[in-house]
Amino acid sequence: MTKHRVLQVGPAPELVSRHLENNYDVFRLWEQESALEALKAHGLGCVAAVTSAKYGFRNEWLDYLPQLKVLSSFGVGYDSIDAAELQRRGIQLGNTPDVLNDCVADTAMTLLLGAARGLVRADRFVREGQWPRAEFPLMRSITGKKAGILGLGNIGQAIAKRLTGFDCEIRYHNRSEKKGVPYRYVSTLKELAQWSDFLFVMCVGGPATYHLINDEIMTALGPDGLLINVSRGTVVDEEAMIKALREGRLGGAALDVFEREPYVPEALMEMDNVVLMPHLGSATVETRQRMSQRVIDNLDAFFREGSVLSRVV
Ligand code: 8YV
Repeated sequence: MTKHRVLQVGPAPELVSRHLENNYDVFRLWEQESALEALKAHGLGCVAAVTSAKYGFRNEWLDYLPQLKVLSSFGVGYDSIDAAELQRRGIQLGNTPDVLNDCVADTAMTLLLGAARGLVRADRFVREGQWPRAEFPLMRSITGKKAGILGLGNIGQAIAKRLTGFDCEIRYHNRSEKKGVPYRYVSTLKELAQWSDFLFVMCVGGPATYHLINDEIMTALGPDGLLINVSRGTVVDEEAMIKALREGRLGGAALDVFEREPYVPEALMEMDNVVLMPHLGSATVETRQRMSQRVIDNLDAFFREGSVLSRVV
């Protein structure tokens, strides 16, 4: 039987790459000098494509992929892929939801604990031999504090569950109130920020949420407030955040995501009240294994049954 031709946009975890090599006729786009030229020459036969939240998918490629029927993406977020355009062209999009909820929520808690209790600073303090000579500053407690969540989806709820264990009071803001959750809905983001000691950003990326966390929201969060972002860098106005941190209008920030990854503004690197991670929300062996399996299952299910398992469009 001839193998289906699959366009692989970027490098993938070993499990995915091996499965593709063994079961499909793979065309590796990232190894080509020019993606567009390569697609002009080799795109015609591709019926499927595999990408990730990181590598995304460019609309201009679609003109050279007339037989494309399905795109399987590694990651839950798909702001780097134009889902509406895929739908318009009758191309299915599969992603990897749910399997990463706990892991991303754990990352959010890691950032909260790390920032509030000064873990990174304390580690540096010990390693630099400052302990015998200086006093480490008092940090902030977490237990019993007020935690706001922007975006109470599945990951947001996994964060809330963890915060409950710290006796935190939890409120949230979404586009609309969520039925059946035990947390109080706040109808404006500003009000939520004003109330919160910690504000977790856990909404989707893309144009609808671009710079939702702006100067006004950060000022509302305040000089003792902590901003934690584990969703997309584009939700936060980075320049305004740097200014608010510099001027002491915002207490601190703990960030896994940035506006222009992997570029992180120099100004943030110099701040002691900022904790930085290189987009590691779902980056554990166990979670990446489950995400890889879903990428494979989405693709295989499409060819077996005509539909991906986790279908976006
Ligand atoms: C991805 C992510 O794993 O799932 C998402 O949307 O942002 C991460 O978990 C990472 O971007 C790989 O593409």
